[in-house]
Amino acid sequence: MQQTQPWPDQALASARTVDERPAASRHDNPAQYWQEGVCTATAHANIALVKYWGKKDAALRLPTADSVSMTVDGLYTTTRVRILPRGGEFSFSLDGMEIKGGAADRVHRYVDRLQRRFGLSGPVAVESANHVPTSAGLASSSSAFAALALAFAGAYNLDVDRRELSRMARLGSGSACRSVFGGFARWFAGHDDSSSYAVPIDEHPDIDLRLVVVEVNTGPKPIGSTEAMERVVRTSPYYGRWVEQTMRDNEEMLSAIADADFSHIGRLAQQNALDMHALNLTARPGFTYFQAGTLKAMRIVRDLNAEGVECYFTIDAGANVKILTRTATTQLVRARFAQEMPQATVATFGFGPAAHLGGGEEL
Ligand code: 2P0
Repeated sequence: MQQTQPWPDQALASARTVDERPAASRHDNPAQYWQEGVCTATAHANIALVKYWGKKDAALRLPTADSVSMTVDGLYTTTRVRILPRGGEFSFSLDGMEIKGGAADRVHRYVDRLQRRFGLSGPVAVESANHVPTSAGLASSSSAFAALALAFAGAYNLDVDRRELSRMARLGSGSACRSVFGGFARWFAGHDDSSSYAVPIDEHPDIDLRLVVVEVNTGPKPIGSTEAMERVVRTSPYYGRWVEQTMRDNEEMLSAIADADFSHIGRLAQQNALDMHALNLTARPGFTYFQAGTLKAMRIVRDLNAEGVECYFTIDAGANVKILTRTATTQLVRARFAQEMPQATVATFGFGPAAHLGGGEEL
């Protein structure tokens, strides 16, 4: 069942700047909430070009520095929130499977938190589907919590704008606050709950940029990103330098994006990723997400560069490598990876849209 209450979907999907317009009007008849309180929303994952790597407030998920990301088209989550009648029980399903514990507990705590924030209570059912072109290794908490925040706001017909929505998503997972927006987004670190949110930089970028994702993988991560960040902030003697440098990188990235300068964007994204991963080695104890396949993928990028093929890599909290290329060289890059790393799964992405209502025909 689709949400039929008028939510200004177009405003959400196409607004180019953060605005203060209400994203929804309050429901006229609260007594009927549970019958009509159903909303399905879709959000796309984002990949940071200037990374978020550390919090100054864990409970509020306030980062130590700003970050800049690219929302991608082929990787998204659709989530339906259904307000249940009193006496119902919270439930969470993912890709059609009822989930208990683990991820379900995290979703439950998050829904409770949003309910407290808006003075709401009562049971809800959450159903999600992840759309990933390859394996689950690419599933992202950024799309998951952005979709959930929007579906929650829609189900309760909350009077929130996109800035507020970004703050709500941030409480689920930091990077999710950027997935409220399409194209390029910037997350302002801020200093408290109300000042930490993402804004769109350019939701419909006219830049020839493709992202080739190489899943080199395998095996579990040595450490989850939340814990990794916490350790790095607490123990790396170089942490302060990272914050200073990444704040400079944010400014530089904005100007590279404003200039639609692919080379500048790529070079800077690659160096910022290297800085983040270098920092991990300096934690006590040090760690790395790099695996043999990660290093091989980085070497292939450098070989391509030496042959005159311009491309750059970025790497997140895992072994996979994401390569920034231009459209004309995408096939060449893919072919090289197919040849040198035939076991790796490769997917190509472009810019994705803002979080929006709808989707989920399969739910
Ligand atoms: C980012 N990453 O900016 C960075 C770069 C991974 C590397 O945000 O603890 O799942 O839930 O706020 O957002 C991954 O961490 O962490 C991440 P929490 P999140 O995209």
